[in-house]
Amino acid sequence: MNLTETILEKARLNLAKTAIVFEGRSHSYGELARSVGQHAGWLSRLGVKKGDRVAIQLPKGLEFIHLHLAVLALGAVTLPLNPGYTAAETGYFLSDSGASLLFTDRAGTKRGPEAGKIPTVLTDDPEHYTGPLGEAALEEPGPGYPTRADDAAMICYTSGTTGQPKGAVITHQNLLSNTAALHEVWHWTDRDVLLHVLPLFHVHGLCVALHGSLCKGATVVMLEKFEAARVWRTIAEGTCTMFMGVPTIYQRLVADLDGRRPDTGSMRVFVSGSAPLGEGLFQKFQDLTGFRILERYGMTEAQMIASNPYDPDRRIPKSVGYPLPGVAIRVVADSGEEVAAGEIGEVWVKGDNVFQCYWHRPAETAKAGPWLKTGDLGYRDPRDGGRLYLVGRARELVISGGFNVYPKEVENVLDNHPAVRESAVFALDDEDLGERVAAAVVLEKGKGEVTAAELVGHCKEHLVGYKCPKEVFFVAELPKNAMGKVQKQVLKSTLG
Ligand code: MLC
Ligand code: AMP
Repeated sequence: MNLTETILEKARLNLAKTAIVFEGRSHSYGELARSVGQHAGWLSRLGVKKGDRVAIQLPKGLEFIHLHLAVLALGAVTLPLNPGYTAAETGYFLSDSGASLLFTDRAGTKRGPEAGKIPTVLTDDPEHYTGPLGEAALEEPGPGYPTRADDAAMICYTSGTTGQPKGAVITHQNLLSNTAALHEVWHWTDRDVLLHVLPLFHVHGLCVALHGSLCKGATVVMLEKFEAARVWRTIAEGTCTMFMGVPTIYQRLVADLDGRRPDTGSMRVFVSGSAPLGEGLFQKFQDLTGFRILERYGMTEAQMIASNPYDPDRRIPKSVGYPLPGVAIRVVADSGEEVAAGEIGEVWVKGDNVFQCYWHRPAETAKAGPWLKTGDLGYRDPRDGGRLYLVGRARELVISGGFNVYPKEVENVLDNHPAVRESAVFALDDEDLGERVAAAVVLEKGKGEVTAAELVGHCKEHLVGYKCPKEVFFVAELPKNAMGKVQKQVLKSTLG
């Protein structure tokens, strides 16, 4: 089964029903189906066929959604890209994935010539983007429909210890099995109205929130950008039933209330994920709203892995709950053996949710499987049915406001600056972002002066904003152990 086909099936049941309200503009399931069909017909005439990678680097909006679902309808593969990526980042993703077509906008072309190396369509340029208008819709999907469940639907890039992002190939089966599990566990129905404030270029906003809603025939109220006061105002209008955010979003929602109690009369559930939700924040949110946030755990390579139970009394702060239906979890020691119940080890995952491979990287794929090694450290509580708690990460990773930053990628950029001899990038605790990116830098003697602001500016030329250090510390040398490895814990405790 194809994800788009599943959504179109829901659409046919009630064409007049509202699928998406984007910034106040209502879009019915009938309109969604027609637009997706028109876009699919057009893409097909542009030569897109099964297996082709199509990059979508657009602001959040209906255009993104129509293109994405149309790409999937043809059995082609969406490569969702953050519009904030620099030319170098974008160029890497396009060439590594072998994308044959890029959808971006005029603002995107400012990223420079990299993007122009492959055929590019500017969606806000009427000369480029006349395509889908008036186009006959793709024929109704029938038995000859080109996609199988185990065909690739998306390639999502995630970084790694080398600082070289890898494309995780996600299949239709991964997406569909995961949304079905979430529907069951979160009691999601077609009467739900989800308030959507997350970006569409990551698994959280695209697969969990958007696919989750559309595959159920439910409604999405979409804001282009998160803004705390607008969220509370929209919720007070009394139609939304569900909300999804990362902890930074909950932190800002609580701060915005300033002790006030919001009107949440229509709400059913608030879900958090992508980064650890602190117990204090869980408690503050409950005190102000009466809602116990439902925390779940996921990863690009595995979609959603575990969730707290729906029953509010069984939602426990700092726990990510139990494996979703169809997902198996093991907690494993360095030896590769499963640890005893209650002991800490690395979380390994298996199930229909787990991705197919890293795009053209068989060695990395083999290393990651057959159980997916998440790099997250946790334990299962034997007294509570094996409830999962995450306690840290085995790999170096900063999670800043729900976005992952791999220190090596930032260090590579800093080390390229002529005044820098070496650098170490690490996480500092941050009330708003959970963790913020910090850098310790040793300067090259005799290569001139450089300020922290200049180094951050250098990073911004090469990296999207959230990866750039919020703080730069100049140090005489980096603390290293006997093996020459930088001791980032020492940096954190001495500089933080
Ligand atoms: C924005 N900025 C950040 C940042 N977000 N810096 C560090 N960390 C972040 N998370 C910077 C920008 O670069 C910019 O810097 C400045 O802040 C203002 O940008 P903005 O776009 O106005 O930011 P804001 O609206 O404040 O964004 C905050 C946020 C956003 C929390 C709404 O970060 C966000 O949407 N986070 C969600 C991420 C997410 O969806 N993760 C899911 C991954 S999937 P400057 O210097 O240019 O001004 C996954 C799997 C799973 O993890 O389990 O879900
Ligand atoms: P990504 O690779 O961007 O998909 O991010 C996945 C990572 O986010 C996981 O490996 C975890 O480290 C982290 N993560 C996701 N959800 C949670 C959560 N609820 N609590 C703690 N960490 C989380």
